[in-house]
Amino acid sequence: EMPSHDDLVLAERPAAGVLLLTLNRPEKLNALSKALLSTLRDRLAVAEADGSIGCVVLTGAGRAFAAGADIHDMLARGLASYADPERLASWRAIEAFAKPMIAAINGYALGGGLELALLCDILLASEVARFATPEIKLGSFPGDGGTQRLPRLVGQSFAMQMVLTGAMVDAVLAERKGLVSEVLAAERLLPRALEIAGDIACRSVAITPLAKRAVRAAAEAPLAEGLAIEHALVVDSFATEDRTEGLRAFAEKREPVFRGR
Ligand code: CO8
Repeated sequence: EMPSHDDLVLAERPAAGVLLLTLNRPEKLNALSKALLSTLRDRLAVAEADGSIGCVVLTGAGRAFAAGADIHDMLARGLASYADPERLASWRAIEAFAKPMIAAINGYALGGGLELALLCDILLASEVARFATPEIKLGSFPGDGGTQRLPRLVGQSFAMQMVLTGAMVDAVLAERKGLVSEVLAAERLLPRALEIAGDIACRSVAITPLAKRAVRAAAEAPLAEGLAIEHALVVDSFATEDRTEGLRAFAEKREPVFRGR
């Protein structure tokens, strides 16, 4: 039988246009089991298809955002755990989520937990958040994107230091290195994340995914190719009604009414 894992990722609609997803395996510090990842993937697929959702906020229940890949599963299944096609497909689907996604990093973001945060578009940290790639202490190293995304964000020297030592990085240092954009008091983290999400969700849901893709290209493509991608996406945006509405509303000195197409 197919057990339901819905409670592994809680879904709420705290504000118009905003979906709040909470990784909910707190007794295991939200370690990213295959079931948790596939539940997250399913939640995002629903969010992607739902035109009333403009932005997702991802956070963790309890002390952790996520403490990494499931070490017990890796111990039990070895390479089959890491290379599990379903697990990898979940990662790829989360990576390909088209709408803006904010990570509200409430506690530990370690190993795969940090790699999951790196798939989000805006990273906010509670002042109690802690970041690390501790895999080296387990005789391993990041395998879900960390060795590629970290140096692009924080530079090679600091990324090497993290990957080769596994040392904990606190929220203030994470902000200084450009890993997160804001550090907030613990009780301000979610309100601030929801505020930013609301600001994003009230724009055109046809346009924000194009903007996300364009900015992402900066990390994924050489400059000339990134500029071509940006240009093509802006050209695409001219085909939307929302683009016309936005310009017209400005000229008519009124608020635009975006329809998401
Ligand atoms: N996987 C599975 N269970 C975990 C994990 C994890 N990553 N992290 C914590 N847990 C579990 C603990 O086993 C414990 O469960 P139980 O109560 O049943 O024993 C529970 O969560 C609470 O954890 P602790 O008791 O350890 O809590 P502490 O406050 O004492 O310590 C720490 C908190 C420091 C965060 C500690 O839990 C820790 O070091 N966790 C592991 C962090 C880590 O190493 N993460 C990286 C994992 S590897 C990875 O993410 C990517 C691998 C990709 C490449 C792999 C190639 C093979």
